[in-house]
Amino acid sequence: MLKSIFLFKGQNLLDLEDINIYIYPSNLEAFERNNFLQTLIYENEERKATLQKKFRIQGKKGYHPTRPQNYSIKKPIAQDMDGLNIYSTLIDGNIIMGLILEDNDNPYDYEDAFLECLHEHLNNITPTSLEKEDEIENLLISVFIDIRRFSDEIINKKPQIEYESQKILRERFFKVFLFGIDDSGKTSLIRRLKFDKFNHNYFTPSKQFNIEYVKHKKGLLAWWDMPGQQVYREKWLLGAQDANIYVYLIDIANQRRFKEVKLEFWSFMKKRKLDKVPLLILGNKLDLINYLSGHEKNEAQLRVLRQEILEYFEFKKIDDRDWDFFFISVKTKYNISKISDAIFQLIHL
Ligand SMILES: Nc1nc2c(ncn2[C@@H]2O[C@H](COP(=O)(O)OP(=O)(O)OP(=O)(O)O)[C@@H](O)[C@H]2O)c(=O)[nH]1
Ligand SMILES: [Mg+2]
Repeated sequence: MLKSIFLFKGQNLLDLEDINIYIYPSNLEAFERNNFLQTLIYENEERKATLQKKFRIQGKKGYHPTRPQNYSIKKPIAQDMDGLNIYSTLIDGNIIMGLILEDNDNPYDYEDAFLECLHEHLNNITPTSLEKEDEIENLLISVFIDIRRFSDEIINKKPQIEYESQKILRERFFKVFLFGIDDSGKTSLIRRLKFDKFNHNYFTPSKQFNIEYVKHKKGLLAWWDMPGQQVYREKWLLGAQDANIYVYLIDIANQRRFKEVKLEFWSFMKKRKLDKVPLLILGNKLDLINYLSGHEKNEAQLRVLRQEILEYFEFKKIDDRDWDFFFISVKTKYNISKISDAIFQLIHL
């Protein structure tokens, strides 16, 4: 499985002091910078020669390199660096971009996916100069998402799925894009679905997205749990690509944040207009609504609450896709078992 992704950039990659390093996820313990660079750059003769040649040309008087139309992306090289399984490629002679893979991964399994994905993001989608930090960051997270999906869904899941006697599971993966502002309970929901566990005040806010697989008789749901804090929300659109369904989670007990929840919802929906991806909206933390706590469920009050929520958030205005709404409590498990069925119903399976 892909652990992280890095990008090194410098005018002259042979000058180790001049290189900027970017890593995603960024919380990875920084490796010993110079050793790492030495390995990446000097340990492969061909790469070293390419860089030396480029440097010699650049050194000539009056030479002003202009970037060619397309980025040139070299065949990646596999290296072992103090136990790190690295697979990296040289781009345009001044960028090295690499994958840090799990020890037992075979880097060559990633060759096609890595190259295709880089061409896609660098040469096919909107051209990027990679001059600004946010362009680099966006490239890293986009490539990370693509490769991570490839490693999760194609490489790692293959053996496990082949054991399944049901043919259906071998063929059917569905990407569930789970989003919602911070503290709504997304990571808790995944934990409940996957391990049937719940911890109160246990989770720290997520900083990266996380993928978990949950089996269902109709197929395997790949839940993409996005971080919900403000700074991460602009990445939602990237994570939403190729989703089979969107699941929007709301903390219905925290009315102080309803305005923000509504704003984020509609801002996302406007950007995904016409994509027809179905939507499931879940009102979480029902256990915290005072008059509904306890054992007996008050159906009439629940109906009123439902009506209020639909009106406040203007969900009835959703007319470009199939959608559904219901209450859940990750804590008490209320309606948790309904979720997968509702998803398969919405994606018409
Ligand atoms: N009472 C109650 N608390 C819940 C429920 N679901 C989640 N929580 C709590 O809500 C808090 C936030 O949960 P998380 O799962 O971390 O929220 P998140 O949406 O993943 O947050 P970010 O990762 O920051 O976007 C935690 O303290 C959970 O224990 C619920 O159904 N009832
Ligand atoms: Mg989370």
